[in-house]
Amino acid sequence: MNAFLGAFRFTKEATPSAIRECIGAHLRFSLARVPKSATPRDWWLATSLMTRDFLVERLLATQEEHKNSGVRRLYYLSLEYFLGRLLRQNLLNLGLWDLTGEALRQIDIDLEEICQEEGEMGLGNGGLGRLAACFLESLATLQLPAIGYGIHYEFGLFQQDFSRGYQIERPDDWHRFGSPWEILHPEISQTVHLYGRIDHREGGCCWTGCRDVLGLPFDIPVAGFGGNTVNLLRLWSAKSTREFDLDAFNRGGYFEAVGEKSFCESITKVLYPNDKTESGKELRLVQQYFFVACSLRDILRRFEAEHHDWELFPEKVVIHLNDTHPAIAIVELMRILIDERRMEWEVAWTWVTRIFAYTNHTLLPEALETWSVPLFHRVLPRHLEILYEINRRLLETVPATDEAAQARRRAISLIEENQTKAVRMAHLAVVGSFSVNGVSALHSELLQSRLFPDFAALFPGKFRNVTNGITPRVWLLGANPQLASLLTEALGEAWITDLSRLGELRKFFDDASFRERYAAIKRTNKVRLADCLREWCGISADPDALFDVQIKRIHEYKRQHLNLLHILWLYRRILEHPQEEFPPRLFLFGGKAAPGYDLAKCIIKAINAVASRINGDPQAFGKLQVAFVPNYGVSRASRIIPAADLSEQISTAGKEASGTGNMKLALNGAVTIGTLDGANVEIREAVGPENIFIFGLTAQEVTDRIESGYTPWEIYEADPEIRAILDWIGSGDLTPGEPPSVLAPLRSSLLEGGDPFLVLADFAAYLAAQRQAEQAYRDKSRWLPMVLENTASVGRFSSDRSIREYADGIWRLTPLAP
Ligand code: 26Q
Repeated sequence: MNAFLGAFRFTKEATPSAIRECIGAHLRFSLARVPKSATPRDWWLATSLMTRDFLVERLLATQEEHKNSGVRRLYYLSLEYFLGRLLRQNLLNLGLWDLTGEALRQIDIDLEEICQEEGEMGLGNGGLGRLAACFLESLATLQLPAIGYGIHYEFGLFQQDFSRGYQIERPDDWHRFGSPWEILHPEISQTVHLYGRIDHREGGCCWTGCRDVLGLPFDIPVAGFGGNTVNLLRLWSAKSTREFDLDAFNRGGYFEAVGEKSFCESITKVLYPNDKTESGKELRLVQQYFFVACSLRDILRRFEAEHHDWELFPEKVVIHLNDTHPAIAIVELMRILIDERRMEWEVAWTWVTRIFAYTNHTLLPEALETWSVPLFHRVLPRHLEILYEINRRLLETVPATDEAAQARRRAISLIEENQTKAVRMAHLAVVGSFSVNGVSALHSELLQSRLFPDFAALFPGKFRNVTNGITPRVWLLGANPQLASLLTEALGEAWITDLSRLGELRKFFDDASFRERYAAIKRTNKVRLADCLREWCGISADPDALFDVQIKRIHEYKRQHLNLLHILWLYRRILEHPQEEFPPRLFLFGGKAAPGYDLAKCIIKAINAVASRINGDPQAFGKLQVAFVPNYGVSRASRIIPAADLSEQISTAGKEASGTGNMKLALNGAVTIGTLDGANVEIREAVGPENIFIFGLTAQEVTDRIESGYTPWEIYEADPEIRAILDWIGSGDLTPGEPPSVLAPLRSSLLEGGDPFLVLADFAAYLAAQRQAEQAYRDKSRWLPMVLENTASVGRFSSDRSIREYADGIWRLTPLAP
């Protein structure tokens, strides 16, 4: 064994020269390279391996402590973890960033530069996956005993390119050369069963003829800030079991065996995009069950290694469901308890409903997961039986006495009775959990009043709110180091783990030098982003322009097209009044469209078409620029957010569960323009109505407007400006050299399509709010105080606060220092 591995157990023993030696040793012995010919990527890998040594040391200590003290643990189940790059974050959290920078500088290597060599771990779609990553980081920082479980996808979310303005998807082959952050543990593999049939015999049932799949765990250490606690993220990769291969080989021959192997290995091949056309796909159900079954077996194995009293299980284990994606765990645990552990149904159900807690992340009916009963039956025959029994007992609590009771039974049933019956995963999650929460105050309220009113009546006390949060270690310390230094100079380091301390910044608001330094940092960040934009989009941006930023998945409810209508409105103003003074403005977009979501892709094409028209028009020069950053993800977010002036949070009220980009942007000194949706409501409360631009219909007004028969045509007829803009989009003029109908679907979704997200209804109010923002930005003596107030006021949106609320109010966890 190499002596250098784990050479220093404690950060305090680390010196630049010790770090340099460790990196050098990894370069030589792990990578078989010598400094003379090492590439930047080699240095990144060697530095990551050095960092990993530290992580592993703390990981072992943390796990040992948790094991010995027989602590109650949280198991967080999520199909997505959007981790991004890890070297910078791990070094910062371990307290090794400066030392490592110094160590590498001594050999003429730039740490910042080699960090850019790392590929993203893009194992998530967007907000839900990034939330899981922030939560793991906060759990470790708060020294809470927790293990995350997920899937080791071979391909993460697709890579996005543009070709003639259209989105092109390429596979995200992040794992091609492996990853320094993961540790494979074949000795704790798990086997799970799928398909087959159920034989009922006296005294029990037997699941036979199934296909077996092996789950291989990849462990990723998750360091808390300060480096004391290092928790575990365990990601399962599917392999064929050797036994089955042999079996098949003996029975039928080579091709059957190879076919089985390729089926097994397809299970964890790719992360599904949140795409309507991909919903209900068999492989997605197999994926969900595979990872849930591996995780539960692992949880049971660990419990039995740590405890001898089986009765303690529901006291020592709490399992959190990140949306309904892992909700099949409820049925799987029931199956294990009654079929394998031979427990009585009632006792098993009491245990299950003491163990699970569920977070809902969407109210959109089309985004709620359902599985067709025949499909479910084929893949998980025993689970369907158990699910029907759960449902039978649930419906028993609502006797069908009259019409109203009948309707209530239909409303709560786990089975949707359409042409083809479907399993409602959200209902399963609600019924099988002791806690159900939404992710912002408004969302949690609507969850009870609109989505689950019957359950809210049936299980009073089960529903609650935990507003989302973001980790300041990633989104301020890591992403905006200059602002972080200024804050530390002013307040000391306490803000890093207690973000509410940012409120104390107010005493510096009158300090001219503090204000100037804050403003200078924003300006530097804008220059830095302008450099990136040259590389990403080939534009040269003016750092003095207002940076107006909308970065998030592309979806009609998020209304990137409302933003686009405003851009066209401005462009028309420039063309019609060329002499008018115009405050320069850069509109930035970033975000991916689901591959099968045609209208979202049309919105991307429209934005790119408008961008290329405006950016190439001399009349708009120095006034207006538009850029769509391709392949938006965690890394690009970290560059864009610190440079933003205006944060676009303009979803149709009642549709965005929370949003977390809104928090990241406000923290980094961007002012929000937004609707009263998701966490915007609470951001307004925090920063004060004078420091945010709120516009548009409220959630209640949206419903009322739709119920009273909303007709976008009336707005189109009455407003010549809107008419001109929509007709322009539909005319083909913006896409020269292409068929004139290219952007027609966008126009027609807002007219013939009925404008389901009320873009036209909110347009006038949005325009007015934009004019206010423009006025405010022109007046630096007005804008800067708004910006400062935003940074100082959003401390409560730290994921530490969210995690404390979960730990105290739901999980009942206590911190434990290794
Ligand atoms: C479902 C079925 C099949 C394939 C994919 C999916 C799928 C995958 C991902 C459905 C939804 C998602 C992701 C949802 C998501 O990111 N929701 C966001 O969660 C954030 C964290 O709570 C909120 O801030 C956002 O408001 C919410 O949109």
